Amino acid sequence: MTVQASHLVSQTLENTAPLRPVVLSTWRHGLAANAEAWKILSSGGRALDAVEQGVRICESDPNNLSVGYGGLPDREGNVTLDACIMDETGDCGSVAFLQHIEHPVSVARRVMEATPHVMLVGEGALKFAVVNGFKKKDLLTNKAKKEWEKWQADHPDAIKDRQVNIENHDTIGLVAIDNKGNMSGACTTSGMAWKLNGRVGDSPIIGAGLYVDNEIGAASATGVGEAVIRAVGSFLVVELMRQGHSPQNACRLATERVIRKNPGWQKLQVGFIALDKMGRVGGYSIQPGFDYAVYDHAGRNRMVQAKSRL
Ligand code: SD4
Repeated sequence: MTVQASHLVSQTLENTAPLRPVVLSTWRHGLAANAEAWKILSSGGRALDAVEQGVRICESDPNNLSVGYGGLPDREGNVTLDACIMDETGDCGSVAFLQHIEHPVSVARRVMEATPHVMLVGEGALKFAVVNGFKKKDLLTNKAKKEWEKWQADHPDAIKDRQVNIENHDTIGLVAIDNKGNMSGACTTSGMAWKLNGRVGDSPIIGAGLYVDNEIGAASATGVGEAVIRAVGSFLVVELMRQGHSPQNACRLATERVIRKNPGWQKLQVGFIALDKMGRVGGYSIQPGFDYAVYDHAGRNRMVQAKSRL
């Protein structure tokens, strides 16, 4: 079932007791991720475990062309993954431009828990993953390869011209609050399809693709990463909630900031989701068509159509 954002928000605003647990994630693939996260939260588990296990479902799904295994490659045919995770203490881990590993979110968690660093990239991230027991795997499925070949045929001069597309991007960002009131988030993607080799988007960048502040709330972004990075989008959403804005209004105001910082915004899609400490949710995007999945405290997992600027 899809419901209107305004309905959900007015419903939750009337409630003053914290609503939890709650899981919130981007796009329709979020329903399955939420359901996995809910298994952990409904048995009293920690939000950090829930967000990791939730997004792993999308990372393993070969039919999901924008996350993990089966993700669409860069223009040279390489599947390169970006992911991050952040917990209730403000600790965080991230990997970018990682190849051959099905679950970048779990590598990000390992970076957070087993190193003094926040972010590992490329070959170094892969080496770290393998040393830590992650198995290498060919992530380019036949389906994704066929799409890539079709794109090449349609864009014969793309590599030479360094044309950059903005299509095909459906990252999963997932944020949650557990029974104890602790919040965490995870974000994972194969990034923009047909990107230049070496390109990193917003998704693994703490503050851009994801931000969690356990005193206030959590947010995640989807869409054209370059535009999100310029506005440090997810951090901005959380800071707007700190100033007293509802999650819905914070997402709208952050989208307006993205618009102000990106002159070509009419052609971009950027969307935000947000969850606050009270368990209230919100979402907003530039273009119509963005939806998000909410597993609410009452145990309903459903899609919400985000309001949009255009
Ligand atoms: C990126 N933000 O790599 C990601 C793509 C995305 O929904 O979100 N898609 O720019």
